[in-house]
Amino acid sequence: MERTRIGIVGAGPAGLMLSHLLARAGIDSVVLERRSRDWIEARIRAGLLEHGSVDLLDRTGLGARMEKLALRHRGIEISTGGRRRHIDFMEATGGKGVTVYAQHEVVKDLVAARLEAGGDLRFEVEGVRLEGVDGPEPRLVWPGGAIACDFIAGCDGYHGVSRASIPPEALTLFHREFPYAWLGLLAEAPPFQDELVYARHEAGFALFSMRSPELTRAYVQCRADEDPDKWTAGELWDELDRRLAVQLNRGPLLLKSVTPMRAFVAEPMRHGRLFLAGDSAHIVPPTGAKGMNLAFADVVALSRALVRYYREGDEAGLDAYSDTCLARVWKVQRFSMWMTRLLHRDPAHDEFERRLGAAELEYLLGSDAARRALAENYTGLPLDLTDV
Ligand code: RFL
Ligand code: PHB
Repeated sequence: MERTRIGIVGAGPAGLMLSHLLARAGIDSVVLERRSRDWIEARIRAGLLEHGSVDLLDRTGLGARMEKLALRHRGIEISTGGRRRHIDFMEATGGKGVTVYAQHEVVKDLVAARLEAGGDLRFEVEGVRLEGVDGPEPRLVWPGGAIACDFIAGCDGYHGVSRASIPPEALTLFHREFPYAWLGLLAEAPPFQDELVYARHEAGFALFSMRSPELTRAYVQCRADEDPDKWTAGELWDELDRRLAVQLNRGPLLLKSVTPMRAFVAEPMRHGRLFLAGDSAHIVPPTGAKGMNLAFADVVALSRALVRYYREGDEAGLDAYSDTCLARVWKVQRFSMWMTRLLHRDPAHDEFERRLGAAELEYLLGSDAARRALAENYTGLPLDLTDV
């Protein structure tokens, strides 16, 4: 049977970054990915990087394309009552702004770096199963092969097999459902301005974002069971303009889809020799733009713990992994839930709740302290990269 030290399931941001960090420390791994390379490099997902994620990419030799292609903003705008107000994160945090760099570009950079370094990434591997994670020699097994590992990292997202291989009685799952979702578009239209605009509107949330100087990305709050085909492109652009109180540049749609809203945490993030990282362990609602950033924070902690284990024979980092990650996960979950509730219209709310929500937003827009708290969380809680 083949052998590796760390078997990684999933080549998303979590799995790829983990194998990159381990390789830099001389620890070999094999990444098994269900989809093709083309598929993972084209999948449109996240757009925003926290300050710590930008540093991580820079420090580990992945910053070259990002430095060229990323868009950097001072802050964001919030639209309410037909007026847009600017929040300057640079000023509020003493120099941390907003970086727009698409997740699929990060994935391309990671795949290229791993392949150039001779990394073992295997695409289109269907039917992976995890065996023996309770024992000393866990294995990844699939119809075409098997690999014995020291440890397995489950980086296969919310719908993956890793979390599902843990006995249900060994996990506690925390869920929140939302009575709404996002209808999103990606369009060949130059962003109408540099900064993102978030709207709280009586018809519901809206967000103007972008992927590049040629591509606009935008979302409106819709019903959880919304059929995207019921919306013509014209209706969607009109609704965005109305809620955001702007006039977006319009262009051909490349994508129109519904993004479900979910909040989810699995505890603990370790079972025997299996470690969960990224979306396989937790999902935050997308409003705070945190999911990929949280996946990076997990694998920084996991690679640090593994390096300590291999260099010093010390398992303390591995034993602390779940608690270390969950401390950050719950803070980020709190922020993402807060931002979601602040900006969305909850159909179950009465006028009392709505007035409270409007007052909270007015307080935020008028208070230096509240704006600083938003800026600190949005640009990213501190990420320790000293030994990376
Ligand atoms: P991923 O990216 O889901 O990758 C998991 C990989 O595992 C593979 N896989 C398997 N491979 C082998 N065997 C199996 N059985 C497998 N099952 C699955 C999958 O094919 C896939 O390649 O998880 P990862 O690495 O944890 O990364 C998480 C991020 O993708 C996610 O949190 C973000 O996209 C969330 N998110 C955002 N995060 C940010 O940090 N900033 C943002 O601006 C941001 N915006 C967003 C978002 C997510 C969104 N959607 C679509 C949910 C905006 C949206 C609309
Ligand atoms: C995005 O560009 O997809 C995006 C930006 C900001 C968010 C969420 C998503 O808060």
